[in-house]
Amino acid sequence: MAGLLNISEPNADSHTETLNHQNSSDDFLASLATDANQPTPHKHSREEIAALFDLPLMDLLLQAQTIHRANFTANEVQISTLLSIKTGNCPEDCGYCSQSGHHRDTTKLQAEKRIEVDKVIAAAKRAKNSGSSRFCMGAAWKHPSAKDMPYVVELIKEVKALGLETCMTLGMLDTNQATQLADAGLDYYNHNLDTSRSYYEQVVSTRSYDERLDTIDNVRNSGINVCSGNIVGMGESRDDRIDWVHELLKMPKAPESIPVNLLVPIAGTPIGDKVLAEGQLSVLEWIRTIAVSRICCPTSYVRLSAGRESLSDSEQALAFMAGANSFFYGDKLLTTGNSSQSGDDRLMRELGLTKQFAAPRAPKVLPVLDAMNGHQTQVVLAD
Ligand code: SAM
Ligand code: DTB
Ligand code: SF4
Repeated sequence: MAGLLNISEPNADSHTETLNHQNSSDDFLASLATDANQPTPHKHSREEIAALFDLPLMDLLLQAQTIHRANFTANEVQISTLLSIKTGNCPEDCGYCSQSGHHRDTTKLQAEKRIEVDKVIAAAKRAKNSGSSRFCMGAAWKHPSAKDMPYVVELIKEVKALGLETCMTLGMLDTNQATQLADAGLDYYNHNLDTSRSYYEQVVSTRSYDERLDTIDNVRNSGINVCSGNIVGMGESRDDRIDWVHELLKMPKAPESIPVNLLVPIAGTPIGDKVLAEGQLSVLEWIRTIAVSRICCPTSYVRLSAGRESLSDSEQALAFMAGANSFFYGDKLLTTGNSSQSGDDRLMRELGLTKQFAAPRAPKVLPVLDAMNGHQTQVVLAD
């Protein structure tokens, strides 16, 4: 019986049941049936989140994958491409970030001015042709200035006109700016909490945790989908990872998209240097964080974000097993490398994953001479 989900018998205590009878797959599957029928997913308590983190890994993966299948099409992944539209010299002091002006003497990152609109559009076209469904544009700003707003509004409109979903991450937004981006048609705004409230002060001093929550509220209230995630492996404890998941559940609605970044330790940044000297966190803890995010936020997209380049095929496969269903495509993230597109295509084939809502590829067109009338004509090649 264990392979079948009965979605007709709601059980009000479903999640308590799940935690108390971790080894009973029948109870667990029955509890999922309840979730599928509930209009709002169960909000896990901090204790329940901690208990999920403590599960034997295979039990955690089974729960996460089963919940994933109850809410999404199995083996389908959403793919986004990133572009940095303004790089470096950021006034914020995020301790992990290559782009902070506070670390520029040690990271030696080459700062760049805003990229021209036509160059951004050319990159978006390439992303669409490669099969990405969403184009994410990031800027190293504290917040967009008044003179930046017409530029970002134009980018949103032009990228949307290509038939791509749009995402931006530009720092803090006030209500007026969020409304302007929403009116331009922005689909997603990325603004991460990055970690727990208590570990946050070890990471950033120039932007408060509450300011981050305010921006996320402004985005949500404007009608734009919220993309908000974390970084795993900055020296935080498991308690911090539990608290971060709990923060997501304290929001009026869990973010529609949750990027779970694995720290890319960048030499010359305070956190990168510390991790490079002391050693990195086990990848399995990042996989646990993905699985717990999937279970606690069953209808959100959970995204494999930074850090994939350093992972083996098997580690990435485990991350998909843990319920991740989205990732960044393309050879570059913002300033660091990403897994190669050809490598990702091969991995997707080997794992049997397909792209969700893949933007239709531009047809390949060959100019040919019509032998009957001597006129130039075109042949559209099938993929
Ligand atoms: N400047 C904007 C902001 O911080 O809101 C957007 C860009 S910022 C680079 C987006 C996110 O990328 C950060 O919040 C952080 O979670 C992630 N990130 C940045 N550097 C990273 C690194 N070295 N390793 C992992 N994730 C990183
Ligand atoms: C997110 O959470 N991760 C992406 C996206 N949102 C903008 C950025 C990852 C950046 C990794 C470091 C870099 O390339 O500079
Ligand atoms: Fe600036 Fe964003 Fe980097 Fe922080 S993470 S330094 S806000 S670019």
